[in-house]
Amino acid sequence: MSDTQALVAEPRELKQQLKAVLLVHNYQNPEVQDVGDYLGDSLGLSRQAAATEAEVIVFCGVHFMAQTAKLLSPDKTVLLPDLEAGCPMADMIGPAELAAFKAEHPGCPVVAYVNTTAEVKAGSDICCTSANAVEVVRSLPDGQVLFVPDQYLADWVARQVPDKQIIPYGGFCPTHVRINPASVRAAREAHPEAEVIGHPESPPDLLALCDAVCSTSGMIRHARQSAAREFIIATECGMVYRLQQDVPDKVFHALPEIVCPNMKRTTLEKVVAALRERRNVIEIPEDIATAARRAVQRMVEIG
Ligand code: CIZ
Ligand code: SF4
Repeated sequence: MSDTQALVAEPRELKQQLKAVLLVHNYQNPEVQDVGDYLGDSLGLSRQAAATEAEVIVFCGVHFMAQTAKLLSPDKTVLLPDLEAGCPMADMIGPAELAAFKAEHPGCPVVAYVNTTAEVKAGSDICCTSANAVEVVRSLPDGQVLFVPDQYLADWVARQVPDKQIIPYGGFCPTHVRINPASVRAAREAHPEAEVIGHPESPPDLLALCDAVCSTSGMIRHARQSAAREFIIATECGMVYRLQQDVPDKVFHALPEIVCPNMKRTTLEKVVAALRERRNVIEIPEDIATAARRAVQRMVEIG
């Protein structure tokens, strides 16, 4: 057996021994996607985490996602193969900054993008993901809404929900703001038949160049339903591999260098090590977990 074959076989055996399940985010390295039991976005994977019979969940993604899975599955052991796999956007707001933001706008409901720490979720009224942000904001009473931390997702939602006055926090995703509009134009010239699909974490000037703007789960649905045969994917490059696997009869083009270094920290070696040693267990202090779970559960109830 080659080293690679051994590395692919080992997680399967260890998973059975430990009654473990591998949840893999759409932005992960292809070789990690290939060994996943479930693939998806943070919300879909957290739902899988809550539904699974497995005792151990290996979450191949970044820290806030593993925390969200733990919130929805408090009795299961959740492992993150690399504890350094964080999200710079989630780290742009902590509990003190959230408290100050709320104090500036007393009485406003707070929507926390799922890309936040459990502490920030605990101080928020409801969570959202990019797949359900519009529905979540619509579900709130008309008037002012604080939205943390992603200013660009906030802006994209605000354009679709004009009866709410969204007050954004100033956070952003370093990967999605780096996408160069010139590279989108160049890709269009190279592939004139292709539709461009963007992600709402990108700034409005980039989204203005896109034919569709979707969450990663929305991209899969859009690619299946669209009459187009070819697509240019303006999000993290792992998504291109995901689309190629899920929609094999269509063609997907990546833009150069859209890589989230944190998503790419997970390797097969680290997955095997986490399983073998049951290491990198995600724990959330009970008082924080109780309050954070409330915000996540309110989102889940919206659908
Ligand atoms: O919610 C997720 O999984 C993220 C970070 C992106 C998306 O659009 O799916
Ligand atoms: Fe965070 Fe952006 Fe990476 Fe997603 S792609 S984990 S938002 S840094």
